[in-house]
Amino acid sequence: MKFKPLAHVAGLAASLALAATLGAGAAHAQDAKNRIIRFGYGLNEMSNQGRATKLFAEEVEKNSGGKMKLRAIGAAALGSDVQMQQALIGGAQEMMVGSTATLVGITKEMAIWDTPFLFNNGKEADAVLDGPVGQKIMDKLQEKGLVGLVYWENGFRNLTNNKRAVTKLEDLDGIKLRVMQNNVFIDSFKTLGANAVPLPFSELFTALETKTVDGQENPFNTILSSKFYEVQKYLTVTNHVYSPWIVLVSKKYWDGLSKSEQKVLMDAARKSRDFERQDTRAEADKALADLKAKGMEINQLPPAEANRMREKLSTVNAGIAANVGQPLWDEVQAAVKKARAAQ
Ligand code: TK8
Repeated sequence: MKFKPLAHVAGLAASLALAATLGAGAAHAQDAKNRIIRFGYGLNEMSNQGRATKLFAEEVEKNSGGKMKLRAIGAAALGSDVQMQQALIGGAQEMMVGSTATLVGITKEMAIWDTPFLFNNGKEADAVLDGPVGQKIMDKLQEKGLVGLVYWENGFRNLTNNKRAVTKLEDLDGIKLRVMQNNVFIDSFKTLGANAVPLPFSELFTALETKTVDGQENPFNTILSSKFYEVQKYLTVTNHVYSPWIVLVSKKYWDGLSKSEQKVLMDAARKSRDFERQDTRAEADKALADLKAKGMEINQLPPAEANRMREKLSTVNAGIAANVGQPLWDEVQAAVKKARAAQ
């Protein structure tokens, strides 16, 4: 008992020392254990997803003084988004990054991000996703065994196909279009007249190559990094929806980490988010010219046609609101309005 005050002083000194280190910005997790973190993603190493994963890995290693190491595995080698989510929930894999859209089977509120034409630009998306309602939706994953750290930008989605140049709504008629495994996407494209076929991303290139489907929709970056231009002739700039990615940790794994190990991951995730958005936007700005140079025929969807699309899709919006609940829908709409006014 008589050592207690001494131990207390020692403890205090240690925490002061830690505070000093943290204050100096070194952020080394003194108590980090040697850990290997399997981090899966769907695109290839040369993509925006691959580049940001690399930065995340470097940050984790640096912030943990080399104790925590990422084993980053791209190109869906650990499975599709949906398969990886299940592996995280079960504890067979530690981390991943993937589309929020493929999470709707687990957390239905994620469907809010699939609302067509929800955001006008990246700034609005950042404000809403990083704000209170974005956090609230992310936190809903926890009761399902997943911890969301940050949202990355997948980006505004655009349409490619091999059948014909799409410059008006009717051009979509009967086009076999791969969509993500998500009801809002299936409904949206059915409503627009296409034949929507849900497929995991990992099967998409082959499906396009073998003409199992005629087309797909993804941001410019992905059309470029996944070489879809090799198997797709026409690209229409539709910007029909903004797609976030989300960095996830297995909750089973997260709960076994110390507070400072969790901080290592969280700090690295924030850095990776800021880097990823910048990198993605810079790449997207010049991707169209690159895709043209690769031989794609590019069309802009005329504003009048975009409006017709928007009108048709309003029925889909009503469905999303009913599904996620009107209060949450309203909260997101209010956050968008606020972000828009702040620009
Ligand atoms: C990558 C996917 C991809 C998404 C899709 O795993 O499936 O079309 O846009 O980014 O999450």
